Amino acid sequence: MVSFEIARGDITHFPAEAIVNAANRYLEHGGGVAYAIAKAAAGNAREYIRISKEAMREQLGKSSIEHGEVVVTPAMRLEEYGIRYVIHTVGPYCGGVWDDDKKEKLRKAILGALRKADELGIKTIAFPAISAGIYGCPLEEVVRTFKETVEEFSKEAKGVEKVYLVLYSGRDYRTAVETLGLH
Ligand code: AR6
Repeated sequence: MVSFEIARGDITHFPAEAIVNAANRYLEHGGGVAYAIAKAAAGNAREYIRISKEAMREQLGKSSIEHGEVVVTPAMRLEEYGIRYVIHTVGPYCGGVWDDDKKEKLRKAILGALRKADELGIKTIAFPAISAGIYGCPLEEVVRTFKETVEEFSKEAKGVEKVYLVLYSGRDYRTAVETLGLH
């Protein structure tokens, strides 16, 4: 059984073996959590973008990713928090609009990262609220999709035991807790 927990904090310091990046298709890491991870990992975002693009070419043989495809990069400076890998995945762009297509794209993005975590043989993985920032998807729907997708993954999981959804702001954390009826 895989457990799913809501946490509050900065994912760049979150003690999970893998953290997930809410990336764009080109792994440009220009803003939001992507920029924060890139800067914290390599000391300079430009360098981590270079490393990410090179990893994408090596792992997938191309220079952009689709929903469900993921790229893994080393945690570099984040190893000091126990983080070993960064898994890059791309969620849907919503611009405030939510529908079944967005949900399916987000499900694929989450599932791709979870399956990669299993492949890497790790037990704990932390996600940011993919697509709920610059990509403008409603946080409540993102949180519900996370819960459902982790439940789905639970049936096939081999080694992953704990999945965290890490919310950056207190407001987002409270919204997530309320959405799942956790108190
Ligand atoms: N720790 C945890 N969560 C964070 C952190 C952090 N340090 N910083 C921000 N968040 P976003 P998206 C939250 O915009 O919507 C980038 O430019 C934030 O509050 O980072 O998937 C990429 O390169 C929000 O709830 O990702 C793409 O171009 C959540 O992380 C694009 O943004 C996701 O917000 C992706 O947009």
